[in-house]
Amino acid sequence: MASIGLHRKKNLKKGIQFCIMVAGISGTGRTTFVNTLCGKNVLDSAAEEHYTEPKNAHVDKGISIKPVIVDLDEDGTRVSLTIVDTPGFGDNINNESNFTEIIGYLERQYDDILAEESRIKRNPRFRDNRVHVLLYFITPTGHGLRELDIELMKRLSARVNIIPVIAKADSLTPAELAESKKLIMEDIEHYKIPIYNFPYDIEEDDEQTIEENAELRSRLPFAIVSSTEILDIGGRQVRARKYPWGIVEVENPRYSDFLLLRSALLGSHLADLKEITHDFLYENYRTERLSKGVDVRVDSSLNAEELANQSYLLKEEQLRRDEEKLKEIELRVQREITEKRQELLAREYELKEMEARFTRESSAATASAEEELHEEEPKT
Ligand SMILES: Nc1nc2c(ncn2[C@@H]2O[C@H](COP(=O)(O)OP(=O)(O)OP(=O)(O)O)[C@@H](O)[C@H]2O)c(=O)[nH]1
Ligand SMILES: [Mg+2]
Repeated sequence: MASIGLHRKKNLKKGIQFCIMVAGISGTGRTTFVNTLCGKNVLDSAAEEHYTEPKNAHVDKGISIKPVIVDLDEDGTRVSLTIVDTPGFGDNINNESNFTEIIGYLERQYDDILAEESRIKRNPRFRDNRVHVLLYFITPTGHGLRELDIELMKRLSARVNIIPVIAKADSLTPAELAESKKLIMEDIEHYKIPIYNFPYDIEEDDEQTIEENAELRSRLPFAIVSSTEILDIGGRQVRARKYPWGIVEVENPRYSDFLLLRSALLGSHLADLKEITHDFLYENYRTERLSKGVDVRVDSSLNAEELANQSYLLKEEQLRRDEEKLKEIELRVQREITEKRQELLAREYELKEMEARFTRESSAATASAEEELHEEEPKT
């Protein structure tokens, strides 16, 4: 069929869409990581961009959230990747506005989808910019989490999948890194931070998935080493960091989880992250939004079409609730029917038992009557 072929061609041309947000205080290596991940300079490492004159250091500048789109070729599949950097996060004395800004950005992408979904005429050029995963860069202190880390992850986890990473992991010794990973995971558990922990279901998932996810989970938070330099090591071109005492290879699994994270993000877990974003995080947001009343966003600037959309949304929500109620009733009726059927079967069984007993008793009675009759017969 021509139309389906065309649709597929379009999808191939557009590629798979995926969106990663990177957050962490300045200098944790977000820019270098993104450029390493994409294999090209996607972000500028212009530190001066948010350099502040010492005399103005007390002025909170807020953060500038900047999405950048880059096309990657992952084993023949085109991935249209959106990278959202959050420069300036954690630089202020009071970081409250930073949280609000990031949450605001995440929610705006959900609002856009909500509006697009309810549009009568869809915009063919609409781009879904929902963030599928937030990589949170933890400073390599060798200790557990700091208050800022806990607060950011806790507050943002309702809106986005969070994967914590230890930035610049090459600055810790292997023992320090292992200890730090342990302390961070203990904190995450203690503060009940719902990070994306490669979820699996022992009863439902296949063995391979369980094994893979358990392995990835055990490596959390991922140790990240990034570099923009490509070095020649024995004829091999490798991305590495060169120090006077030696070379740190970005992809060496002995001390870096970079490859593991990359293949999970852009390969094995891309679909799962997108699914959770759509089915769970967005759905929750949507329900919250609609149950609060769609008029949250009603303002005087709404035109007729938008107003129509909003009332359409309300009706849709009402329909959904009615449907749920109907389903409940259906289930209850079904349960009652099953109960009645079982009762009936029990009665039937009792009846049959009675019948059998009656037959047995009556045939026994006939037999004994006949016997008596024989005994009474005069012998000839
Ligand atoms: N040791 C080490 N240094 C790194 C690593 N990644 C980046 N760096 C260095 O850390 C410094 C800051 O890196 P950036 O990538 O600019 O960090 P950023 O988080 O983007 O910083 P801002 O954009 O200024 O907030 C640079 O000097 C990098 O070379 C790493 O994995 N290990
Ligand atoms: Mg940067």
